[in-house]
Amino acid sequence: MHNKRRSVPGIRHYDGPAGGWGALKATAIAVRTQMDTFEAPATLLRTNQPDGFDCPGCAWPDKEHKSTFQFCENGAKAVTWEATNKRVTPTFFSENTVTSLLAKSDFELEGYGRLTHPLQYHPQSDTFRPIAWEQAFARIGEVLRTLPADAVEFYTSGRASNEAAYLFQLFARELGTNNFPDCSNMCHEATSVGLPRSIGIGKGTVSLEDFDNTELVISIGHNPGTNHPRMMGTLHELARRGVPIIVLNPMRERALERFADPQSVVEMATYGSTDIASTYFQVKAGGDAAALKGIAKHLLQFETARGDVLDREFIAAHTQGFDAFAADIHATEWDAIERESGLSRHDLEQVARAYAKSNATIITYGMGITQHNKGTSNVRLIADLLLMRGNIGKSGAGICPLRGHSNVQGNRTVGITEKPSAAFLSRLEEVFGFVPPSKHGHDAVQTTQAMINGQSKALLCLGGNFAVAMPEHERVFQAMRSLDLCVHVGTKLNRTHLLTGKETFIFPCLGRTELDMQQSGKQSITVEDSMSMVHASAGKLKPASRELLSEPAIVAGMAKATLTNSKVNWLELVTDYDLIRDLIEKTLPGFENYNERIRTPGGFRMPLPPTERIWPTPTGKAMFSLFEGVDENAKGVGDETLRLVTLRSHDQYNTTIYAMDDRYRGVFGRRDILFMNEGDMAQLGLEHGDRVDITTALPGSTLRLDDITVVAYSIASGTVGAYYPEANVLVPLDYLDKESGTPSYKSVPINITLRSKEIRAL
Ligand SMILES: Nc1nc2c(c(=O)[nH]1)N[C@H]1C(S)=C(S)[C@@H](COP(=O)(O)OP(=O)(O)OC[C@H]3O[C@@H](n4cnc5c(=O)[nH]c(N)nc54)[C@H](O)[C@@H]3O)O[C@H]1N2
Ligand SMILES: Nc1nc2c(c(=O)[nH]1)N[C@H]1C(S)=C(S)[C@@H](COP(=O)(O)OP(=O)(O)OC[C@H]3O[C@@H](n4cnc5c(=O)[nH]c(N)nc54)[C@H](O)[C@@H]3O)O[C@H]1N2
Ligand SMILES: [Mo]
Repeated sequence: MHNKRRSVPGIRHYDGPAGGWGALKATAIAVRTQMDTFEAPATLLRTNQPDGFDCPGCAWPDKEHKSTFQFCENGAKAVTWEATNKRVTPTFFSENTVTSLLAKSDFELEGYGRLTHPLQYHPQSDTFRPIAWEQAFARIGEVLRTLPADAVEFYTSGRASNEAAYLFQLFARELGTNNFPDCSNMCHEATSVGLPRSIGIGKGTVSLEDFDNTELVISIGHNPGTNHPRMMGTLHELARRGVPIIVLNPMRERALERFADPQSVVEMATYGSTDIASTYFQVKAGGDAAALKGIAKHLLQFETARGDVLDREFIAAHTQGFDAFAADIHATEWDAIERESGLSRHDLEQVARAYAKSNATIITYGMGITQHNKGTSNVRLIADLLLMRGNIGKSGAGICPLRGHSNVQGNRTVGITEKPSAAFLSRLEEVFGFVPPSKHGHDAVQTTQAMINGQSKALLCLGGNFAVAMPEHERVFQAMRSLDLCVHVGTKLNRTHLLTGKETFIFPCLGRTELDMQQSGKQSITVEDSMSMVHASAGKLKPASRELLSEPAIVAGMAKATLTNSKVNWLELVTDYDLIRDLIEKTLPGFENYNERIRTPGGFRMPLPPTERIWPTPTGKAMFSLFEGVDENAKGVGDETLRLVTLRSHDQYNTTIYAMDDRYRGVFGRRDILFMNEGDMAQLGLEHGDRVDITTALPGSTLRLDDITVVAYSIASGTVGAYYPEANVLVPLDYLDKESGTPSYKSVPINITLRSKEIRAL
């Protein structure tokens, strides 16, 4: 299609479909480069089997807990990444100083392989050296006992099991703090804050069976072909049944396009009307609220004309706030809606018609909704739209946030939250006999700010790559280096580990795929997926090194060495994880007969009252919200600039870069690019392949990213895209959703300047 365009190294048009042969080929390469081919097929087949381990790739559930790898190239990458033969040993660390390692790319750092020994940083030689576990724990205890509890931060990345996460929160709370920065604060916090206000619980309401019974799916701001590959099986099945799938996304995503077939799908959904361009609506970044309000406005107009579009009975019996919501929608002008969403009134009418016709609708959403200044309000608008037609608590309908890490939802359930409920704290006190702190702790951004201003002195990370995942790297990196103590539990080396404080430890742990042997025998851990199913996961592979400890064992070791006179028998809990689960059952609702129920294949579902139309809100009703205006910024901020969205390539898992390609978007061997709309390029006098510098266009900001290559792409006008984590340097730390603290990674106003003509000539 781009015949006249100059060719740009690494940029090619990708014509193939998502999945299929391309995915099989990529899976084979992942296996070959990382694993013994001998072991690989057996390992992959054990992923998400009833007696196997939970895929560390994503949080999409499996039907009867049996996955096929038909679409799951990226699940295979996640498994082989962990089960690699490569090792990063003490010899490696003695030969490479931290300074020299910091000069490596994130891709290279993780590429060295699995960590094998507990390590301590030695400033004199600028290297990490092995240390005995007990000695490391003892030293950590000594340091922590000198610090006020509120100066210690407990970070979790959502890979940790329910058991590890529960022990981690118990450690922190017995120490005396609710400082729980976690990956969820950068991810679905807007869901965790918004949904309880709307429906009384911060979780999605649908199950896989609902997808079997749905009549319409509206997919907003997520890219399942890459990030939730197992969901592609579900979408494929829907498309086969002729269920319409409507997409709101600024970028054309290959895997979604395939199902958004204008001929077969929309006609059925829209009373056979034929004048529709597509079911794929390229909303502007940050324009979802305007679009959702536009859809709601059409619905209200249909209701006036026909009287059968709203579920009046449901609204009267189950909700509050409808009149104020409707009045605001009526008052919102079409001009504003069209300007902000980048979609026409007519486009939005197509969506509204399909929605009005469907008897059971599911709305799915991801980071395109949450990582915005008004992320929480965006989430609530989605709930509003569903409530208008009674689409919550009904078969085939509901709200479906696509969670990130494979157990991020479970971490929350078992107590990883900086704002614990009074009920949970009092249960902890009853069960353990210590008084947990009630003062709210820090979330991820607040943690960083406390580190910057010197208030926080220690950071304990249960997994993840905190500093690289956060916005504004420069400040976060510097803050890490000012700490007294950094402790990292991880499987592979990453940049955060290398940002050493006064004392720094790296602890290698078992991964999901590995056999976890404790005193009572083989252990299983448990996880909760995006649809609130809790099930067991047991690794089978030989651990990457004899020195590895499990995450529960590491947490218990640190806690035991830190808390003198602890009320918890830490070491006993590690001998048999059933004992940890018994404590979870005692402290938290929904875990009745925990140990028994995880022994049935597929596990059990956590309680979700809204699925029975019970609303645990203060009023006992589902609550409509008010989204003031249509903009996500204050007037005048970033109005005239482009909006940058930072996103994942097909070959990465968050900060883990598996390879340098982004096949479905036609990018090969590089990540230093900016996806841009051709009209916007023409307006700015830019050509495909031009090299530009990017600056953040917010008052007072000096953030910049230099030498990025512009690539023409099918993306909404006004929106540009670049890869996470490289582009995090452009996101200001305080540019966030004030209600949830989620950084606005998907709507940074930026300016672009062309580098010199000489450079262009190269
Ligand atoms: N292979 C793989 N799997 C993963 C991950 C991974 O990195 N790799 N990460 C895991 C984690 S932690 C998470 S949170 C999930 C993330 O999964 P996603 O939610 O799919 O995350 P992103 O890649 O950030 O993609 C966001 C999508 O939103 C669109 N978008 C951006 N801005 C907007 C907007 O303003 N409005 C709308 N409507 N759309 C927008 C982008 O074009 C893109 O298609 O995936 C999980 N699974
Ligand atoms: N610009 C921008 N920034 C973003 C985002 C974005 O879309 N744009 N997305 C945000 C989101 S949604 C998220 S969730 C965060 C992710 O933030 P994090 O969860 O902190 O980051 P990850 O890259 O998933 O962490 C990778 C590291 O986890 C460790 N690891 C892997 N498996 C295990 C395990 O089994 N146990 C332990 N202990 N460690 C393990 C490895 O050492 C690896 O280096 O990033 C956020 N940052
Ligand atoms: Mo995430």
